[in-house]
Amino acid sequence: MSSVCVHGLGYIGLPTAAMLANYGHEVAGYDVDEAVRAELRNGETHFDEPGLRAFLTQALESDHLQITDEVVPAKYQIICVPTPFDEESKTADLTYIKAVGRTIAPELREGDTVILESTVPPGTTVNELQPLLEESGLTAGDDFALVHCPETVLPGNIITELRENNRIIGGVNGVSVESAVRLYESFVDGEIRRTSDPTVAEFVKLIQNTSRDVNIAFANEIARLARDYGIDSREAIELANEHPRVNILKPGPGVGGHCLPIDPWFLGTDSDELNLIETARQVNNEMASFVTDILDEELQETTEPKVAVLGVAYKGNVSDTRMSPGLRIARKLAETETKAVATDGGNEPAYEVMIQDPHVSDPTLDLTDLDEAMTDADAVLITTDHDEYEQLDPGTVSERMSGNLIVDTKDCLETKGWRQEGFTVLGI
Ligand code: SAJ
Repeated sequence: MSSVCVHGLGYIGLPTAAMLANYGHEVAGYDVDEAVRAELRNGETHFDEPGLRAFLTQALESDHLQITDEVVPAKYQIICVPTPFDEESKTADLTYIKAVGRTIAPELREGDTVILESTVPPGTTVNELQPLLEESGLTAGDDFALVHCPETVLPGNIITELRENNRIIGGVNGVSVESAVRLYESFVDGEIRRTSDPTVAEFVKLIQNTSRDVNIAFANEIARLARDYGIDSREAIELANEHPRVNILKPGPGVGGHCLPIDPWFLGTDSDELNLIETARQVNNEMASFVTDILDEELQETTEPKVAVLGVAYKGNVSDTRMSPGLRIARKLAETETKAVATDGGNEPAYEVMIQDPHVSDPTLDLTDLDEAMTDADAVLITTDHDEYEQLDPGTVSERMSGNLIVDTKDCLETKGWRQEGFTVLGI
């Protein structure tokens, strides 16, 4: 069993630190945020993830996990800090990675291994991190091991996927790769694939998420085409997927989260070859207008219609609202003005918008409860496939609403029962 220092105790660093501790390694978890460190020491997690609290408690109680106030020397240094995205320039901000590189350098000893897990533009490990680590006077590959090992876990299923997913390890040389493999082998049941170039591993991670983004864009484009032809995209996609080599994903209100809408741009850092990829991003972003256009069309006869937007988490059964399609659509609706110019010269807001989400408790968002959101609503717009929405009862909803329009962008509802109750149910 080895000593490990994990830098950054967020969505990936925290479960990884707890996992390593629960497999018997001596783990120091460090996060720059003092409040997060205090919370974690008390066994509280600062984000929701099924099973994570119990997993953290197990690690803390075993004494194999210490939440430390500083970076400590360790055989393995694992970097799991965020790489924020600059919307304007479409570039990755590597500030946190560089800061960690600088703090590791003085602690680095011969024979240690540095592992970068954060998602980064191709070339970051070798061109940005390595020089900072070599400020220690040690040489990557010769004196210490250096690899990139991207995480691929799905939020909502992180603990299982940390163990079960295959891993790709790209190192500056074979010795580096083998050193990292020894650590991951201790808890990964999936296959561990090796490549002797960290840039390949960085590139692979990006093209995995980009592949999903581009494929979702294809499904979204099909939804737009299907509406033009007056046919049900879901039915068409289901039938198309009968073909043994066709697997079309699901259309939706757009793509959210901190990975799919961002990682494709990282590929373009030192390349201009983002044609299809950039168009796919645009198609996915435009789904917000596609959804608001449906409401505009259906509610054009209603004065200041009240719309209940259900779901501002970026996907079902998670609490994360980063790049949330539901929020983007709610804001777009709230900013829409009536087409007619009001007598005082200004335009009135076209919609009254209520937002609701049983998984999200963000004080900066004006969230209401389900009853309040639906009372007297002219339309209900479902933007996240939470289990709670699948279980909505048409009879109860019908009693609350004043209108009968449901726009179900995530295919949550059993449409037949709702139509029998008198609802107009539209999908995308
Ligand atoms: N979505 C659709 N249609 C679909 C599938 C997803 O519209 O058919 C939407 C979701 O509603 C959501 C968004 O895409 O808004 C992203 O959700 P997701 O479940 O596809 O992915 P993430 O962002 O939660 O996690 C992804 C995963 N990558 C891949 O599946 C290739 C995960 O394995 C990565 O570890 C994670 O990114 C990451 O950290 O990079």
